[in-house]
Amino acid sequence: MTLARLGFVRRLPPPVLAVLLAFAALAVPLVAFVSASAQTPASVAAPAPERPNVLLIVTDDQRWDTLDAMPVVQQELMSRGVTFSHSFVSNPLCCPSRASILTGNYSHTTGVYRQKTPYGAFPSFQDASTLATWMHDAGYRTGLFGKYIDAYQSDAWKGYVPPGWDRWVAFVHSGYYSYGLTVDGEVELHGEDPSTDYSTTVLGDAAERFILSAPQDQPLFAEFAPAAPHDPATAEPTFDGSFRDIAKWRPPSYDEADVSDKPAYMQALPRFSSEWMAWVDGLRRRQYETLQSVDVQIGRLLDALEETGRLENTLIIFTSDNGLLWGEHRWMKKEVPYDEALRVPMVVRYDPMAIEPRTDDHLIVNVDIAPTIASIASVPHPLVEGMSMEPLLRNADAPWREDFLIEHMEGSNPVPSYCGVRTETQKYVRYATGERELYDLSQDPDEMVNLVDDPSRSTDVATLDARLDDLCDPPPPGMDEQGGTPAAVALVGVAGASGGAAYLSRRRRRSTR
Ligand SMILES: [Ca+2]
Ligand SMILES: [Ca+2]
Repeated sequence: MTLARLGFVRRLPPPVLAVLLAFAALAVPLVAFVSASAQTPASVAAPAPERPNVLLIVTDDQRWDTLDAMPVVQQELMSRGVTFSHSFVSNPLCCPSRASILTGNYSHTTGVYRQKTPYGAFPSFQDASTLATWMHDAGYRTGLFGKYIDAYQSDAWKGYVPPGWDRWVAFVHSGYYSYGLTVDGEVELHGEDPSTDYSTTVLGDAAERFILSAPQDQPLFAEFAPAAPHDPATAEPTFDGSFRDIAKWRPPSYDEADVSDKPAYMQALPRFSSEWMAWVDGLRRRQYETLQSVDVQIGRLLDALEETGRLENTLIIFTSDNGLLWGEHRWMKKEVPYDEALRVPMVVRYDPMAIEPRTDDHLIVNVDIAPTIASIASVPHPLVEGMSMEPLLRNADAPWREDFLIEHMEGSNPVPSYCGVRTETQKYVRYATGERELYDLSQDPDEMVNLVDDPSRSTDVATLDARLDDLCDPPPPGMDEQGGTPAAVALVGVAGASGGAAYLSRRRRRSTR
């Protein structure tokens, strides 16, 4: 059942709704059952396949529109799988996004809203049940190579290795040179020798060894999470300067001239100086250069999978933890609710499914990654808010979501807490300050004109407001309670197993606080 149909259900008269509510109440155990059984591969005629291996690649601050500069990703992943052109993170910042990637849940459920405590960073992250523990408990050999969750540093020095990981090669603090890695709990310090210390290569080495040495009779789950292309984007010497001739990035929203339609924190931003322009141009160039090293390492990992006879039975997902603005709207970071911060690459290759290589424009969210992996690997997991992409991979016309929640809690940058909803054609955002934004993405993909006060959009605003009441629940700490309605519980429950159950459990948790 699609959300559009749910929109229809939502307008039903109260007696009909009451029946639906009763059905939903009864249906909760059924919903849980369906979700668990949905992990069984649909095919019954074929012999039981070997359990798939899983390679999850998560880059850091990579925009969705940068894959054309990664030949291995293009030839080995995009040409053999599905490229989801409209993939997003629900909270555009490293730490909350990585928590959502590992759990399949939004920030309002993980409790990780930002990169500092409270409500953020490693101390807020409940790591007892994650993709790693699910896979490990199901017999997978698991390994993480790279970035984990911000503020893991102090626990890294104490030798802490989160549950579920057999091999743990994680940044104490992410960097290209002069960084620490905790290797199964022992800290290993790296200096500045390009031949032995460049972190993307060091992590590629470790991940390659993990693949080559894994017992042949055991499926593996590896997460490769290099520092690239995050600022300062220090290129490996081989690629240093390789993008020096790239054309400057000057979309219509670059250094946006008129921000009077935008919230006060955006209006407070100065126009760019030539120094700032040069800085962003330089960062962008170096980001492309650091991605060359990532691309090389991905090639090595695919070779290792092939050498060990695993490649043809490996699910490979390539994505990033958030996007980045390259000067759009006078901004050069993330956290804001504009598409450049929210959109990320998402490529899925899984040969046993015999997928016709294609680009798919359905709305994918980072909370979908964990349930997708668990579903394809037939690994049991708790109910989560994300949706497995498996139906979409099998059938481009499978029913799918038509909108999703964006959430942010004010942290180190002066971006007020907000909740937003993005549909295929619109984006609506409500800030803790009471300010609001509405963009018609079909007419204004650069998000230049905030239409929230346009009288001709009042019906859209009312519809999106109601939808956001449902989605933004609970709102980020510090924002006023928006409240949900019982109808919302029924609707989510009927529609999507995971979303509904997680919603209900959240309700229960809130009521027991
Ligand atoms: Ca990031
Ligand atoms: Ca404007």
